[in-house]
Amino acid sequence: MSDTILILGACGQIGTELTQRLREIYGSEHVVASDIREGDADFLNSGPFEIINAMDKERILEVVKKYKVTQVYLMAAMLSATAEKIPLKAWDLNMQSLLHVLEIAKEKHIQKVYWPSSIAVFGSTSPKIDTPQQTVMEPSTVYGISKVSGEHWCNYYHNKFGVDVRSLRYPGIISWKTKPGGGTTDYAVDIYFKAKEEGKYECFLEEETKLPMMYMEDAINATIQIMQAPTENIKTRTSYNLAAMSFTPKEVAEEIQKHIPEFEISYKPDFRQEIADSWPQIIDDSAAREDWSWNHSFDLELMTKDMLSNIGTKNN
Ligand code: AKB
Repeated sequence: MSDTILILGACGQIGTELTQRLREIYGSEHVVASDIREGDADFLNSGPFEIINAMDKERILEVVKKYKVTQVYLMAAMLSATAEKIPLKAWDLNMQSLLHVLEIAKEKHIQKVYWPSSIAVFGSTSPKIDTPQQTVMEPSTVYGISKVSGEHWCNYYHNKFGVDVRSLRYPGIISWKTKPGGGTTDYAVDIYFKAKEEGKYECFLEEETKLPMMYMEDAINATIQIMQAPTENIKTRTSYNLAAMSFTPKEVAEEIQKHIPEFEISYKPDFRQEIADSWPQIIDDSAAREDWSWNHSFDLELMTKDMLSNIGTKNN
C-alpha cells in the first residue's frame, strides 16, 4: 500500500517546504497539507488542504480517516521566544498536539509519526561544545521543557506501544521561502532579508553569540531521510542531534559583506540573548551520521550565496 501523509502546521517555515518536497516524492494527492488557518502560499492549491487545529484530536482523526493517512508530520509548535511570553499556552499547544498524534498512532490509525525537537532541550548545564547525543538536559525555557518532555513521550510510546515515531533536534533553520516566527535563531533569517532590502540590520543577539544552524534544504533532506530509513536503523527514539554549521552574528555579517560590502550590522540584545546563552554552540550529531547516514551539504558560504541570490527574486 502506498503512503498518504498528513502535515499539521503546513503553512509554517518548515511545513511549507516540507509539503512541497513530499508532494514531489509521494504525489500531490498523497500529501494532505493542514494548518489552523489557510495560508497564502501557492503550493496549497497543488494538493489537498484541510483546516485543522492541532489541539483538536477528533478533527485530526477525521482527516486521517477521510484520506486514509498512514504518516503524520506534526510541524505545528510555538517557538522559544513567543513561548516565553505565553508559557502555559505554549505548553498546551506543544504537548497536547503531540499526545493526540501519539494516541492516534497507538490506536493504529496511522503507522508512522514525525515530530521535531530542538537544540532548546539543552540548558546551561549541558556541554556547549560538541554537545553529545546523551548528556545533562536542564532547559531554562518553556519551549525547551516542552521539547524534552515530548522526547520522553515519544520514547515511551515507542517502547510501550510500538509507535514508530521519529524525531530530530533541529538547530536554527534558515530559509528564504517562508519566514520563521517567534524563535531565538530568527535573526539568522532576518539578517539576509534586511541586508538585501535595506543594507543594514540591528541584531537582537550579541555579536559573539555562536549557535548551531542549518539551511532549509538540509533540514528537509534530514527529515525525509529519517522517515524513510529502515526501522532497525532508528536506534534513538527520543530525538537525534542534528548539525550542519555554527556561526555568530558577526560571522554571518562578514559573509554577507563579501557580496554586499556596504552592509552594516549593529547590536541591541534583548530577552532572547539569555535564551541563546543557555543553548549549545556546536552539536555532536555523530549518532545520526552513523545510524542512518545523515550528511549535510550547506555551509555558511554556500548558504549565503543561495539566500542572497533568491531573496528579492520572483520566487518570494
Ligand atoms: C527557536 O529559535 O526557537 C527555534 C529552535 C532552535 O528550535 N528555531
